Amino acid sequence: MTIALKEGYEPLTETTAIQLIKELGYFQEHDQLRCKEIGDGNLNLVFHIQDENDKALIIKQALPYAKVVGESWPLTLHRATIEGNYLKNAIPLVPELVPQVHHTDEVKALTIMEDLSHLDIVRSGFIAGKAYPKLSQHIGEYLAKTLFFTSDFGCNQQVKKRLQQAFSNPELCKITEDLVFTDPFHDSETNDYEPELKGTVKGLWQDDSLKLEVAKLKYKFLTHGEALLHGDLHTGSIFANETDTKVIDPEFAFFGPAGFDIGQFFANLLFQAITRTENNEIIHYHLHQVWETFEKTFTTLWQTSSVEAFTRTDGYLEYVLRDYFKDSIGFAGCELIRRTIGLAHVADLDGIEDSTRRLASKKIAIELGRQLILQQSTIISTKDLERLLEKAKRGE
Ligand code: SR1
Ligand code: MG
Repeated sequence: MTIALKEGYEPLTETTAIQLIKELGYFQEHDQLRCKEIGDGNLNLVFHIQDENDKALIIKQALPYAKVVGESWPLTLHRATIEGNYLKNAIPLVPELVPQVHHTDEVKALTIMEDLSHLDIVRSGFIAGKAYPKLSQHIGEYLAKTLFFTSDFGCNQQVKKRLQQAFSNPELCKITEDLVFTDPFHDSETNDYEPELKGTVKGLWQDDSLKLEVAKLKYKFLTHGEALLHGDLHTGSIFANETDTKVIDPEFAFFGPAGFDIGQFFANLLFQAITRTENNEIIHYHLHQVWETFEKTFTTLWQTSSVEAFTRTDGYLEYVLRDYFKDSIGFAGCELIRRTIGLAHVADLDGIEDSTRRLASKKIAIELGRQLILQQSTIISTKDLERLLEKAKRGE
């Protein structure tokens, strides 16, 4: 299938990326620049451009198709605008936790931003055994601030409705609706699992009580515009080192259920909790700490920065937090399953070379995902979540 490109759009190459960045005045014409395409995600081109003094910038450009599948899967370039606008909205809320944006171009579908190559992609660092001691505190704060200030509790409710229009993101939402919710629970062509998992996977497809709970979660994703979500908050969307954390890649942003972002982060910690052979404690620490920080920060904002009269009503905050937590557990369950048997996998699992250990880990991820979806209502703390994780690891 050929993709009709808009006038003014051309996928960059390492050469044209250098030309562009000079034309825009970020470097001088005579500067000797090195440029490397470093994108290893599913969808975009990412160019790292550096001069001889190590001044560096990133150009991220959307491709008109999903890179992970190829040109047969056309994809809107508008996602670059969504990403740029999300970052611009987030910068005043969490300035230390997102990259600086220097320039956006809707037609060329690109964002020029701060270079983050002094940091690691958290997924890769985690797989290599790193700890990122500040990660969960930072992400807890990120979640609380970005979700609170774009919700009806922290954002003028008419402004929020206008923002919702600006962040309408149907094509990217459709990807999540299909790949996270629908496809893994049906015999869909997009699924991708090892033949040894066939029996386990079929068990999911035949489990009507599980499918009913997934249907409810998908319905919530489709209908509950609670806050502006990042929409794809996995550990591949986060850069970090010992002291700093930066969240990137918000091209899936839209107004959805707050628990979705929290749940995706939980699930991607759980992949580590399942697969790590040592220093597991830090992952358990992150699981507790992210929710603790989220709850504490969200509570403070509720008490100090609310725009909603009912936030002074006893019991309302507890109701909202309980609802977010319950949703996050269900969404985490879906993420665990889809990253194991759906189209887009994670290196935490696929990177395990020993096939016995890899398959055992995948079975744990699927079973834990199933339990989280079925038991959303009874898991009321991260301690409960931890207990369920341990049970799934013991094969109970
Ligand atoms: C076709 S895109 C596959 C996945 O990659 C993105 O990062 C999202 O997680 C999406 O579901
Ligand atoms: Mg991404």
